Amino acid sequence: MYAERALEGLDDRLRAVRDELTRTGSYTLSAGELEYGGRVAWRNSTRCVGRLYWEALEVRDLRHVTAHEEVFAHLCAHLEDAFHGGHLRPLMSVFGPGVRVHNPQLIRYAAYRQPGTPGGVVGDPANLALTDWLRTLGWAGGPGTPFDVLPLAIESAGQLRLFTLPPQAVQEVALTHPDCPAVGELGLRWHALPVISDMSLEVGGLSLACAPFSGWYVQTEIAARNLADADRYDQLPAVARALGLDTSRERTLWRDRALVELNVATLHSFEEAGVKIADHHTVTRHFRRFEEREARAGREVRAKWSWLIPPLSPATTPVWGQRYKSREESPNFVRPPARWE
Ligand code: NRG
Repeated sequence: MYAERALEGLDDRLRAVRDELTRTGSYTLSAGELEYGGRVAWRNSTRCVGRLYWEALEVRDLRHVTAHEEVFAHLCAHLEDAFHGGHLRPLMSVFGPGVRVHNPQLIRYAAYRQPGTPGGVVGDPANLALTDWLRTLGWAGGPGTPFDVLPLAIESAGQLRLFTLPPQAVQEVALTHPDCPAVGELGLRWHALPVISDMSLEVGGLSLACAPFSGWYVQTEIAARNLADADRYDQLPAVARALGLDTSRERTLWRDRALVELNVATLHSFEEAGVKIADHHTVTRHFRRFEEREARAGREVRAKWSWLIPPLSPATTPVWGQRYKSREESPNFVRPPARWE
């Protein structure tokens, strides 16, 4: 941080850190160090294609917050402030020691086993184990729609408690298609904010276990994976039927055509709702610009190519022909094993 920002006083700061380490076995990051550490952790995230805006990340220093209710109130504030009326702002909230959110994201949809339905599951099959675990903790279950929002499992001082998010914290967009009303009638929707809540922030040799962060979606995350994957919502056959496509043979490419139209519907719906979302062409172009800026700053960009390329038309994007070194650097985010696995 001192080198990159040409700050004075590095020797004094290092001496103070060493003193604190000798006296207490640990040390405390300054608010400025935490903020910069959070931003560089994003900059170093090899799986993230959206890193151009790393310097714009707002980092909330909530290290004094450890009580369940207070943590929950700040998580709700995170959801509302990051949503910002649809003009999503990149935000990270860093909580105090002993706090952990067990949900992988603040907003996740439940999965209910329901024999007889296609796939045997209503909801998001990715969250089956999480839903089961929340039920063992006392969650009674939701109304049973495919998009029931799960409660948050917040741990503090070794104690786990469940909290239900209020509706104003959970902004969602119902999907419609610009010229095929039948796609809108499928009742598909997704939440506006991806808030990753199960990774710890590693900065300066310290690990902050609860540091949920959010930016905004690329439409492919929703339309080419969450709603399309056969082991997620598996909606391509339904979308193809809504579009009136011939699904009797693979070579009509009905899957590909349904996939493109579901992506069109997602971008269209978010735009109509006034909710910020990226498309895979723009975000990959921005990634190349991030690479140029990093090169100018004398830094090498590390990346996992298989995560950067979009799951739709990857070869049309400017990251397709690139190769990257993928070794991880610190600061960064690390995912501890899930409690229910
Ligand atoms: N694919 C996941 C979300 C991963 C993080 N994506 C972001 N992060 N855009 C999904 O829910 O589909 N972010 O901080 O903006």
